[in-house]
Amino acid sequence: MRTQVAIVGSGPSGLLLGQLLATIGVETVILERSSREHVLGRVRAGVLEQGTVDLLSEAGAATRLNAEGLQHSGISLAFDGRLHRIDLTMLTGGKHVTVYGQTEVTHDLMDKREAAGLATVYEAANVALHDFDGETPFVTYDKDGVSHRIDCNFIAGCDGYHGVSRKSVPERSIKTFERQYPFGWLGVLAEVPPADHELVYANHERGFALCSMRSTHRSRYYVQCPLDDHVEAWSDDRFWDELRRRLPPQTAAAVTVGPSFEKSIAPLRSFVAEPMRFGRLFLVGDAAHIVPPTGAKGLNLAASDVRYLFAGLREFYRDKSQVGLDAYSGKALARVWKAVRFSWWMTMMLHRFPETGEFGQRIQEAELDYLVHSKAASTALAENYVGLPY
Ligand code: RFL
Ligand code: PHB
Repeated sequence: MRTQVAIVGSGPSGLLLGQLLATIGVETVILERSSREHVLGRVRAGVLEQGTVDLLSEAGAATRLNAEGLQHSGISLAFDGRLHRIDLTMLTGGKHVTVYGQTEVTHDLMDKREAAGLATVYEAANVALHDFDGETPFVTYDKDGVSHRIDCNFIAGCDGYHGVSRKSVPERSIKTFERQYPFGWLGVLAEVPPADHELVYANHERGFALCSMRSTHRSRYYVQCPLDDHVEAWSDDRFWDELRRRLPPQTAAAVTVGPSFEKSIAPLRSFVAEPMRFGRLFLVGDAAHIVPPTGAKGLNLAASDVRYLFAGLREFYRDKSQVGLDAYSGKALARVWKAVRFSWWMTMMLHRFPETGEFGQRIQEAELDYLVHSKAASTALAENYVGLPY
């Protein structure tokens, strides 16, 4: 089989790239290790920058997002027993973020791809990348016990942190940077109205907590937990009690409790691989970088990589120019590192770090107090949160 761009992974980056390429008539095949249901069962990000929304519109996949997404013009930081609102819209000259789940983004992109009759192979086993440092790359995989080969012009490695693409690059050609944080996030999804109409990020001596949502009737909550913790140790009652203890009294009182229908623990890590291009292989999204979720940047960074790569591929196919593709890694990494810094800073400011003790806690309180009383500091948070320019 032949295609123009072989895409490994049908997460948001692979699907979005495939849909954008379809708008300019470039053929793609997506190879996905898991089943469609498994991909759609993962609960992940929830906050979209305007640039991500615009790109989904360009891909023709924003109809439901425009109808159902919630526009938020602020967030609150909770510390010292009360809420301190950061007015994102006022501080950024009119910008906002959109709350719409990654599961829904993925669903919309999959529906669009299927409606257009574009090829996705789910449950593709043993995907392997070949000859991407030469002129004629190809990808092999097994499906139902039969081996297949796809010849292509380019390979887009959109297969996440644990995927095969980054691991296919010889170690001497890649440099990685990593920081692991000494805690995780326990997340819960429940069919109850959110405690606040906007997101609340709480710094508390018992640990960080976040009140988020998927809609006006579905809430997403997180609490910081030890890395070796297990979901089985967290009954719903224990979760709701712990969450409310970490929130200011009036927010805690507004939490509606109910049965959770998803509960999971995610470790927090910062990770970057450089460069993001190896000959005819391009790494995109989580395959190249991971950020802790505190800044809500993971999915948005995946989208900005796609934007740069799409621009490069469009130049290649339309104008027969390699200039955009040559610029991909440098441009993407410049934006990635700024989001890595922002996510690291939000994480350091809002979580309880066992090793820093009471001194660390006081420093965080001083930083938060400065942040909410200084227009310059609030503006810096706001412009990063709504998304830096491309
Ligand atoms: P994805 O979504 O991980 O998709 C990669 C896809 O590749 C497939 N795959 C393979 N396919 C074929 N062959 C192989 N060998 C393969 N190996 C893997 C996988 O099955 C999968 O379908 O990467 P992508 O598209 O780059 O998208 C990135 C985002 O998913 C990610 O940045 C965010 O979800 C990060 N993230 C969060 N971001 C936020 O902004 N807010 C959050 O609250 C948030 N929570 C999370 C998260 C990531 C998590 N992960 C990765 C464990 C919570 C979790 C648990
Ligand atoms: C979420 O709704 O899952 C969410 C929102 C904001 C974050 C992280 C996660 O910073």
